[in-house]
Amino acid sequence: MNSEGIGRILKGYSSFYYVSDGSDLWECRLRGRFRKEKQTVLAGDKVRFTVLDAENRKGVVEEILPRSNALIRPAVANVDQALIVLAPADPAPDLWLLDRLLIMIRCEKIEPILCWNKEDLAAPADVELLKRIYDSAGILQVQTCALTGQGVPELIRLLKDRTTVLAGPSGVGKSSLLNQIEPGLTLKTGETSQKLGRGRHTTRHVEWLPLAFGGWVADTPGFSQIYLPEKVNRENLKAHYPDFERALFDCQFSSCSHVKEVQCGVKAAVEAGLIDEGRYQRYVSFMEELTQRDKRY
Ligand SMILES: Nc1nc2c(ncn2[C@@H]2O[C@H](COP(=O)(O)OP(=O)(O)OP(=O)(O)O)[C@@H](O)[C@H]2O)c(=O)[nH]1
Ligand SMILES: [Mg+2]
Ligand SMILES: [Zn+2]
Repeated sequence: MNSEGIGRILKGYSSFYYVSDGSDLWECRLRGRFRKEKQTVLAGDKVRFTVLDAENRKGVVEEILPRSNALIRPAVANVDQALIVLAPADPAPDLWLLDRLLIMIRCEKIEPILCWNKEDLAAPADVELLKRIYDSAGILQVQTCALTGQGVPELIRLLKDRTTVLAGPSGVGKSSLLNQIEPGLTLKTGETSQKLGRGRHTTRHVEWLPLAFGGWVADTPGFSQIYLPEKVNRENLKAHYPDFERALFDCQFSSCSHVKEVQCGVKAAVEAGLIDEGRYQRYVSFMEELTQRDKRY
């Protein structure tokens, strides 16, 4: 009888999956039924595998063990926290993408941390403005520069002994930051395109990497678009806005959607400048998007 192992998928590459059992790395294929059953397999998945060739560390994945959580973009499973990396400039921050990401991450009960990298490229006042908005949204934030290493000790403290996925657009410096955090990594990094004002998708695959000081981190390809998660609807979207909470007492109805109601504390707080107007406008637009989406079912 073939022996078995339990491990974690660190990366998938063409039809191979690389599974770490804590000491060795196994090159595994998937049982054919995964394709037949259209079951997705994610980097970070815990799996049971059969050993085919012990000497050359080859095996076959038999089963995906239950996930604590999973994200579609970046495509990973079983994470403690997500480090969202954005730059205040080059590329300019896309707050629509950021708000979508925060909703998606919180939906999966993953803790978000927001990292403003490339702080050398922006006036400190601009970064402060952005930070203030997301402070009121209850997000832990850090500022870094991957060129000088500024802010990196704080990042190391946040990553130590945890399982962290990096997420964000292409060109913000995700791989550059990891090279600073763990100099042995030598991950490939790329210029942003001057003409398009965005990154060039240098990182192509999700890969889990061990940190020498303890913990795991996944470098991931940048992306510029995500859908709102299936779990979110017109009733529960507002639960992802802690910045609205202090204004709720002034809504006439506890079921207030903060869109069309006349006596709404959130709308009043936006008008009074107590809630960021951009955050609110994006919320209204997401509500509209959810109406359209749910009409289709
Ligand atoms: N000025 C400045 N440039 C930086 C900083 N961090 C990274 N860069 C540069 O930004 C460019 C993109 O960095 P990457 O690390 O490849 O970005 P990425 O987020 O991994 O991009 P993808 O892999 O495409 O998703 C490179 O030219 C880096 O040298 C920073 O803090 N300041
Ligand atoms: Mg990269
Ligand atoms: Zn309201």
